[in-house]
Amino acid sequence: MDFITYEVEGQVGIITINRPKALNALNSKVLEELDAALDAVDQDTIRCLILTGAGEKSFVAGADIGEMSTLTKAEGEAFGKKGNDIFRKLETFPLPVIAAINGFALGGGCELSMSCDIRICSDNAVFGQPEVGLGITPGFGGTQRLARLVSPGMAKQLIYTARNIKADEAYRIGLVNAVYTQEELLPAAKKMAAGIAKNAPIAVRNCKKAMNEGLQVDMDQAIVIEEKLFGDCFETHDQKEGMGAFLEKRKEKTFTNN
Ligand code: DAK
Repeated sequence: MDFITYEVEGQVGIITINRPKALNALNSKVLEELDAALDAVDQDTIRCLILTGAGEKSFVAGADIGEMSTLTKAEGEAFGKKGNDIFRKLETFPLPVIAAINGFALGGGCELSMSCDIRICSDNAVFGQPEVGLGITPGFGGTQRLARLVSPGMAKQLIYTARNIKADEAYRIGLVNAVYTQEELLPAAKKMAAGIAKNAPIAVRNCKKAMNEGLQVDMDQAIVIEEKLFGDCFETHDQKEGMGAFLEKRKEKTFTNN
C-alpha cells in the first residue's frame, strides 16, 4: 500500500494514514487502501484498533480538495458513497477503534475521527468542518455524527460558521475524551487499547453493537437490543471464564474470543 501502514503490537492493530506531504488528505486511493486495511485485520487475534495520521502536523486535513474540485454531480455522489461506505464500515467494525488525532482533523478528517468509537488528541489538534466555505456540505456524515456527539446547537454553530476549534475546546464540548502532548498521544492510545484488549472480546464487541444500534432507536427497542446481546454472552466460553475467575478468586483470566 502507498498511503496506509498497518502494524500489529500484541493484540492491537495500528492503522496509520501515511500521506504527510498532503497532510494525509483523503483521496480515492487513500480511501480504497483504508478499506483494504480494514478487510485485512485479523479479527480472531486483534482486539482493538488505533487509527492515526503520519507526521506531527496532521491527522487528516480533509478530503482531497484537488481531486474533488473537478468532480461532476455523479462523480461527487460516487466519491461521497465511497467515503461513507468506508466510514460506516469503521463505525460498525466488530472491534473498538480509537482515533489518535495528532494534528489537523478538518472536514473529512474530523468526520473520519467521528466514525471511530473513541477520540483522543494531541494538544496541537485542530478540528473543524470547513465545507460551507468551500461551497459544499459535509459529505462523510459530519452533519449527522457531530450533531449526535456534541449538542445539536454546537454542531450547527461549528458547521454553519466553518470555524476551527483547538484541542481544549474539542475537549470542553465532548468531541474528544482526553488531550495529550504529541509524545504522549500514541502511548496513551496504546495503553487504552491494551486496557480494552484484556477484556472479553465478544462482550466488548456486543457492547459496541448495543450502543451503536441502541442509539438509533427509542429506549423500548434499545433495551431489547441490549437484552439480546447480553443473552448471547452466556453462550460463550469467555463468560464462563470471566465469572469462574471471580468465583475462584483467580486474577488471571484466559479469554479465548469464543
Ligand atoms: N486536500 C488536498 N491537499 C491538501 C489538503 C486537502 N484537504 N490539505 C492540505 N493539503 C496540502 C496542501 O495543498 C499542501 O500541498 P503543497 O502545496 O505542499 O503541494 C500541503 O498539504 C501542506 O498544506 P499547507 O501548505 O496548506 O499547510 P499549512 O500548514 O499552511 O495549512 C491547513 C494547513 C490544514 C490549515 C491547510 O492546508 C488547509 O486549510 N487545508 C484544507 C483544509 C480543508 O478545508 N479541509 C476540508 C476539505 S473539505 C463529499 C464527501 C466528503 C467531503 C466532501 C464531499 N461528497 C459527498 C462528495 C469532504 C470534504 C472535505 O473534507
